Amino acid sequence: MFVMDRPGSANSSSDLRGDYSAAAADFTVAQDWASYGEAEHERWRRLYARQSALVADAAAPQFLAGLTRLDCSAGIPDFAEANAVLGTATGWQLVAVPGFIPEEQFFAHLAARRFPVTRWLRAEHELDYLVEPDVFHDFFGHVPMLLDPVFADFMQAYGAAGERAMAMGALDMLARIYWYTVEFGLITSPDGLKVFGAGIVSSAGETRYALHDPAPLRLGFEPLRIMRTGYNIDRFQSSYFVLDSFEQLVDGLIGLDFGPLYLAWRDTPALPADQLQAGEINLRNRSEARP
Ligand code: HBI
Ligand code: FE
Repeated sequence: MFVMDRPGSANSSSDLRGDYSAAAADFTVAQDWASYGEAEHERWRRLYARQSALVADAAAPQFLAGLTRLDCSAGIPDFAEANAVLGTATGWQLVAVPGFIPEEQFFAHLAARRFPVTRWLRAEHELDYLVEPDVFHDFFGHVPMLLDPVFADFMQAYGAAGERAMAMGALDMLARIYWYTVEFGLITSPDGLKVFGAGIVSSAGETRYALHDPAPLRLGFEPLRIMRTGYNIDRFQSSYFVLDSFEQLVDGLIGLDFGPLYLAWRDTPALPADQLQAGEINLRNRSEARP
């Protein structure tokens, strides 16, 4: 969920809380599942119980189906067990990491259908909020959607797009796609607006806020608008983008030639996240009009 170079936050591995000393060149470590203590498993169970109850009618059916298949309510999951489920479903595999990893390696993992999952769990005093991704955010938030074949292909394509964005100095533009879909995406369903972004579904406060609060903008999915829009890293989002279907991620992005867009917009300041642009429709009222 996190961008490494941002003002006032961790921007080198020495500021990060994970143990990077045993990491391989691709930043993977052993999960060492046996080393988790009972207090950590118990904390996971509490986080799982609270969040699974909240997402039951808030999250997209694809997310809920994935969560059910992962069967991870009993304690911090063993990535090897999840990999058996993922391998059969979409060919994705989890690799354990100490925490944030550099963009280059992060993209390389995604392009190879490997998802980096932080191995440590948040402490007792930070159940509601933490700055870095932990195993609850990474696993509960991200892994269920990797069981959906369409989303799984999109994530790989996102990773494959990283090299060009970095080479063209347009990483910010590509990262906003990830932020506003993978982390904070909303989707319409026959049953009304739903959430699927990992940053939302792993947060009790934002799950309610993203769907129900009148304050944020809710805009239709439009790749260039997203690539141009700044975002909040330390509070709930001011804008959410709403997909009509997950196919839209693949259709709207895989066919898109990012190069000319990077050239045209990479040096332009980001649009503020809290401003409706001329001609745009805020979907809030429509979604809240539903029963
Ligand atoms: N590393 N572990 C981890 N998790 C992330 O979500 C992550 C990362 N490194 C880079 C990164 N995200 C983002 O900067 C990219 O999506 C652009
Ligand atoms: Fe994330």
